[in-house]
Amino acid sequence: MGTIRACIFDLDGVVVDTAKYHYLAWKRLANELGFDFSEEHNEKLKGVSRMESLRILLEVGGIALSMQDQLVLADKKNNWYKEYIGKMTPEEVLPGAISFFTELKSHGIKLGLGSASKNASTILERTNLMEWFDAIIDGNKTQKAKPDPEVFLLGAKALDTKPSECIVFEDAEAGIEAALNAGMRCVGIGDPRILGKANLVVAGLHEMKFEKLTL
Ligand code: B16
Ligand code: MG
Repeated sequence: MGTIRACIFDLDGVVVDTAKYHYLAWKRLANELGFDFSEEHNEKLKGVSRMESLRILLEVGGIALSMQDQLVLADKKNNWYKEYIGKMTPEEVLPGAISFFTELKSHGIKLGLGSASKNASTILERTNLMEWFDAIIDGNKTQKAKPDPEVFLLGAKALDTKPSECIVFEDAEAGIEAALNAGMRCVGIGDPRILGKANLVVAGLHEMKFEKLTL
């Protein structure tokens, strides 16, 4: 095992469960367009960018639209989503996150956020998580979506660490690929059958201990 100097966390699905708010907003949009959007369909949107999510949703509904109309719909969905996350509270931080962050900090490990979301700041503020992170890379700072390694490479740079000294925590397959593409080790959060490429898979941060980072 090499030295660990930083841990970079994905947001949705790792630190908070914002997927349920994305789902409410996407479902509302689908219903308005005249079709249903199941929770199973929503699984495909996890870790995927806003415009790619809309593309998948329109495919489910069998609807073809101009880019201009797509931008209007993405904006509409985002306004609903912002209403939901605007009411989030610190109680919505997923179990084990704060105690793991505390343990990492006590070992001098830097913490970074690597999320595809353009709404990451609002979520971090609402849940009182902002102060934990030494660097925040979100969808406003990146050009390329996961599995491109950009988000995590920018994180390593902002934390002044080498990729080989970073461990990424991710719940999406594309995110795990992004971490590996960045030359980082990766802990998958979720189902080992889906996240098999990760160096270690756990059900949630509540299962994490510093000693487990011997990847
Ligand atoms: P926004 P993560 C991702 O967050 C979500 O998992 C994904 O469902 C969403 O479409 C994406 O952020 C973009 O979010 O519309 O707020 O910019 O898992 O990368 O933290
Ligand atoms: Mg995620």
